[in-house]
Amino acid sequence: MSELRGALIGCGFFAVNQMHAWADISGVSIAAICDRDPARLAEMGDRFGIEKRYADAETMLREVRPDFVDIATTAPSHRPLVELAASLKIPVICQKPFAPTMTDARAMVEACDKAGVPLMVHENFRWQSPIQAVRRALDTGEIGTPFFGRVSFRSAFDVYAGQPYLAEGTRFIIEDLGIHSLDIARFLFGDVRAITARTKRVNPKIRGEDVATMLLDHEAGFSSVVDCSYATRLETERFPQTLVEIDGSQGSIRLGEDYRLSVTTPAGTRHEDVSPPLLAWASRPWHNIQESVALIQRHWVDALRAGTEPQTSGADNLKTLALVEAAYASAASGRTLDTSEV
Ligand code: NAD
Ligand code: 89V
Repeated sequence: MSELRGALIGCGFFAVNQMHAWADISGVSIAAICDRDPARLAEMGDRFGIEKRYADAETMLREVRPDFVDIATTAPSHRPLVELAASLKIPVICQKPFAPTMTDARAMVEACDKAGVPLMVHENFRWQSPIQAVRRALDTGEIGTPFFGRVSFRSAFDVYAGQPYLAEGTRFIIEDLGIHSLDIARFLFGDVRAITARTKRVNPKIRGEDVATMLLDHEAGFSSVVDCSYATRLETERFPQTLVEIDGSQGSIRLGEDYRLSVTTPAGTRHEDVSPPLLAWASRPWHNIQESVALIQRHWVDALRAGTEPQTSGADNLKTLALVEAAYASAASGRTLDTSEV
């Protein structure tokens, strides 16, 4: 099988994980990197031994002609970069949040569709091995028909230290972290008809909301609660664990603290440790997220080689992004938003 040559745009805080994950996938190499910040470009290039370094994405893509491009910049730059990749017929991965607006997101999906170019959003939380374990337990059907779900993320971890921009935007937790939780809810419970949301800012040092509580009405005919907080001080800090509760007609599933999975059926309760592995380049407590980066990037390579649509394609991610938009609209207006309204 011929080697896939990728290129990376954005050499910031998170991209280092993406670079490690690419290095672990056989048959894939990163041929060139780009950042408009020379210091970050040099640091990433030296760390991973990449010689081809560019300050301008278009120059890089035209000269290198990679088999795919991995966009690891923040949301405001996504649309021009994705449209550039589409215009050059280069398959593209784009970090979450896909776009600051639905208009931008739809335009990127349309540009890639028209160009016949694969597009995947790097929406990795559903790839965390504990979340995959929940999905497998659900798929066995042993808890019967689900009638309630909860996806919960509560922490006081200082995310602003590594990502200072998170403290600066008028939007924060739903757009940055809740987007992952909403995608997990879609992954486990299916698509959503309507959403009701309430938000709050507890930390006076940031601009956006750091607490959100959302009620999702799923097309499958039941509701789930998605709650997230970066203002919750607990006895033991468990960043970045997502907890899950599912009640079904025959039993229940709990993904509890420290990655403990419990599945209760009429036959009793079985417990399983579903802790993510600590990859050689990973570090606690980020290892859960880091493993999901490796898994989603393998999924991209498999889909690209097979010519199949990745799970979190641009088109799929429009539905997750619509939940983010609808949640903010609901919190602002106080009413329940139909997802078709955004
Ligand atoms: P960052 O600000 O640390 O890095 C972004 C880099 O992109 C910067 O070095 C900047 O100079 C560069 N850049 C921006 N626009 C550019 C352009 N047009 N051309 C070239 N370089 C450009 O940001 P970060 O914290 O690494 O986050 C990047 C993205 O990753 C965000 O969208 C964030 O939400 C996402 N993220 C995802 C996860 C996850 O688990 N999926 C975790 C953390 C961050
Ligand atoms: O996954 C993310 O997007 C990160 C964090 C986990 C810190 O919220 O920004």
